[in-house]
Parts: sequence; structure tokens; C-alpha cells
Amino acid sequence: MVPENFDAIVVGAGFAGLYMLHRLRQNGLRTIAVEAGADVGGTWYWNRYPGARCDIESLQYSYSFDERLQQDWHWSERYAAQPEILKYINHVADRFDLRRDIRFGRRVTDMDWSTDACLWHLRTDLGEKLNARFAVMATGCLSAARTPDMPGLEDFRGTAYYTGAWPHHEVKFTGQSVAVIGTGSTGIQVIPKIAHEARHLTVFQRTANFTLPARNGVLDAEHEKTWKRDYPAMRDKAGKSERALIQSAPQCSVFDVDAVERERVFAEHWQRGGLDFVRSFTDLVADEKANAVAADFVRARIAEIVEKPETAEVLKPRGIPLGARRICLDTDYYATYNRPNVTLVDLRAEPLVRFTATGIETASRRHELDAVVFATGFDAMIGALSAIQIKGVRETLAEKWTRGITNYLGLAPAGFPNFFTVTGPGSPGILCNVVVAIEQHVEWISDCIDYLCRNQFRAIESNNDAEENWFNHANEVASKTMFMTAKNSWHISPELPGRPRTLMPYAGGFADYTKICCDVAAANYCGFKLIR
Ligand code: NA7
Repeated sequence: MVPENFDAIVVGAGFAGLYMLHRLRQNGLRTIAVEAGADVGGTWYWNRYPGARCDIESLQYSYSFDERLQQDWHWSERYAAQPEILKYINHVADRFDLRRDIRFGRRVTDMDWSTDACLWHLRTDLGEKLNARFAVMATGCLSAARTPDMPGLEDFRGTAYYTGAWPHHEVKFTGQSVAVIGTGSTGIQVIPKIAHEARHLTVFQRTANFTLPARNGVLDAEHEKTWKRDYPAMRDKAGKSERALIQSAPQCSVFDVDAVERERVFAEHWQRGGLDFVRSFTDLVADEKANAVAADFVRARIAEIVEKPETAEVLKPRGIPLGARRICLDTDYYATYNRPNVTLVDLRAEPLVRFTATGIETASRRHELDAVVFATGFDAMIGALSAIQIKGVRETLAEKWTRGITNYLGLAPAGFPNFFTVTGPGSPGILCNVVVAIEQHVEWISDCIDYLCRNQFRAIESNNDAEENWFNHANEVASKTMFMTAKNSWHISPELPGRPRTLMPYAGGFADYTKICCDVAAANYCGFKLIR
């Protein structure tokens, strides 16, 4: 095929890819986006399992770049469900006429940089050859679904479903015996839904997670009005916060109040619902002892809700602080275990041995099944990038990252000129309200490209030193948080020979991160080589 030439290519057409395409086009660059899905949406296109819902409030989990868009759009619920979010993303694509520059239904398989031509050469699985001066990876940090290699799965005659690649046709579990494997955010959302439909549901849990009640409901009209009255100011406030999110402000330490008052404050936040529970007091995230008090409160609620004490015990998270792994939000998760058609299997006590033709065999039991739902998570942050053969100046990104997952500012890995990642490793995106982080990254990248074009630079590449310093700074910041206390968390990098495991997202907070990025740009992109 004859190569086609562009100024910029964006890989992915989810929240990040769409806005990136829009910005680059606004800046006058001939840009296309390449998307594996048949339509826009990214994560929200693929994760259409029953119960899929955002755990950031709708009024905040949306674009802020266009005032009319945010005024016009009406969210129906406090936390939007996947179909509504996908509808919103489609609306944005239509409103800004983005589809005409998106190539759907193809994957970028490999791409390599030519220093002489100052071009990225990309190839897709349809055999297309695409050249561009700039490449932006908007491939998502939770987009490469993990499908564990389970013994005997090929023998299973029932149906296997993967939450991260849910069928586009309606799936009915009525009358069936169904298993769900995995109890992260996804499992916790899908389990109550399947329990209502299936004849029997067996949940296979390896690690119990902390989940808080979402208390979802119809979006309060007054609340919406308050936000829309001065949306830009609300967005500005969120952008200056640690998690790119407006949350309640805790008043005092857990230890400043007596036990009765402590219970009252916790109960009030529990009743209100949402992630604000971790902001009941000032020190829940920072202080181990304070955190343990909050974790005890949650365990007591589990014991209260779940009728069978032995099931409640298995559901109680132990051994890691509240928030060291991603906290989940749920609707009726714990109460689901009171249903007569739901069984919980603790894989730590009763390990999975193999799949058989008719179900799953654990150490001492056989579970007859019609269907299995894998809610087993993602190859987070690096999975989608590593799936593409990306060859920079000397080596591929996958080869580079065998020496440690380094990426200056989470935006630009050294050795990869004119190449940017949105919410890549080293970015705070996934620890924050990710849509706000995406907007910040996209604006920084498009401003950077604009700067290069206006000042007749052909290319930009981060320096090894700057990248190493960012990596060290990120690790130092991470070491002061509780994230590293979780032995098993998708936030932490995979095991690499001779390298300590590191926290992949930047934990220094969104506000500080944004300031650092602004300072770098203001100092004529310090830490980067600018090439004429
Ligand atoms: P997560 O949070 O990574 O959860 C995956 C779950 O699957 C978790 O409970 C895992 O147990 C379990 N798992 C993974 N592999 C296996 C095997 N082999 N056997 C049994 N159980 C297994 O992914 P989610 O999709 O739920 O959520 C990801 C993010 O998406 C979420 O945080 C939001 O930001 C949106 P483990 O804990 O590893 O023992």
C-alpha cells in the first residue's frame, strides 16, 4: 500500500484520543486518529458489562474544554452508567465533527522512527502505512484486558465472557449457573447484576477489596444547577487539587475526637456514599493508625450487612491499608451475598485446580457452570503500549522498559522523539479524575507541538537525565505513600529482573504535577532536546 502522510497521528479514540485529535486539528495540523474499535469510546466502548459505571461523579467526569458543551449536556445520575458515558462521548465526536478523521476497526501493529526523515512510520493490521511527524499514544491505561491462562479452560463447554471485551449483543444469564472470577472494581459492579438474573452465581475471590457504597441516584437538579452556575470556577478548583477532583474537606484527625464522634463522622460519610469516605478525617491516607481505624469501620459494616459470619469474614479485606489498592464503589455488593442463589469461594482457602468441560474444580469441590465471567483486570498502564512494536532511535519501548518503566513527566520517553503518551506511566492520571488529567496532558502536548512548529524545531526528545530524575522523584514520592504497601496491585510495575517494583502512576498529586509541567514548558522545555 502507498504510504499516507500526516502531520500527526493519534492512536486511540477514547476520551484522550478524541480531545487530542480536536486540539491538533484546531492548531492546523493534518491529523488522524486510528482506533481498534468500530466506534469511539475506548474503555467505555469495550467495558459494556452489566453494571459498568463510573466511580467519579458525572459532573466532574466530563470534558471542561468547551463551556457550551458542559452547559448543554445533562447527566441523569450522580454516577453515570456506561451507556450514558458512551452516548456522551458519541455526542462529543459528532459535535466537534471528529469522526471524519478517525480510522476505525484497525490496530496499529508497529511504528518506527526515522531520524533522517524526521517521521514516524506506522503500520496497521489492515496493511496501511501511515507516516507522521508526531505520534500521540492515547491508548488508555486500563485498555489491555488481562485474560489469565487458566488450566483446562480450553475444555470448558460453557461460555466464557471477559468484562473488558463484553459482547455487543445482549447477554442473558436467566436460568444459568454462572461464575465470576475477580473482585476488583469491575467484579464488584457486575456481581450484583448477574446475581439478580442467574439461577446461581458463584463468586471466586482471590483478594478481598475495600468497597464503599456509591449511593447512586438521580442527579439532584439543585446540585447540577450549582455546578453549572459557575462551571469554570469548579473546574479550576478541581484542577488545583491533589486528585483533580472536588471533594469534601476533612476537619480534623481521627484522634482529635472521641470514639462516639468518630463513629458519627464515619457513618455520615458512609451514608453519603462515594470516595469522600476517605476524607472523613485529615489523616486516613497519611497515617497508618488512623487508616486502621477507618478500615475497622468498613469491616464492621461488612459484618453488619452480610448475614453469614463466615462469608463476611472472607469478604473483609485484611493486611493492606484502606486505599493502598484502588477503592471500589458499589451498589448492594455486600448485600448480594445474602441472596440464596449466591456462593462465595475463597480461592486462598480453596484454590482453583482446573476448568473441566462442565465447570470449575477447586481443591475440594466441583462447581457446575453454564458460563464464566472473567473480571480479572488489565495489563495496566503499559499493556496497550507494549502490545505495539514501537521502535525509537535505538530500541523498542518494550526493550527500554525492561530496564525500568521510565517516561519523562509521564509524557515523553527518552529515545522516542516526537512521541507522546497520554496518561502513560509516570503520569498521575489514573490516581486522579482521569478526564481532567487527560485534558491537562492533551493541552500540554498540543502546546508543545505548536511551540515546535512556531519556532521551526523539527523534533523534541526528552533527555535521559531528565527522565531518570523524574523516575527517581516519582519513586521518592511513592515511597511516602501507602500505595507501595500493597504487594499485589495494578498500580505497581511488573517484576523486572534486578529492578525493584515501582509505582507506575505519579503519586505527587495533580496540582503539583501540573505546575511542574507548566514550569518545564515555560523554561523552553527544559529536560528536552529541541532539534532543528
Ligand atoms: P482489578 O482491580 O485488577 O481486579 C481484578 C480482579 O481479578 C482482582 O480481584 C484479582 O485478584 C482477580 N484476578 C486476577 N487474576 C486472577 C486469577 N488468575 N485468579 C483469580 N482471580 C484473579 O481490575 P478491575 O477491572 O476490577 O478494575 C480495574 C480498574 O478499572 C479499577 O480500579 C477502576 O479504576 C476501573 P487479586 O486482587 O489480583 O488477587
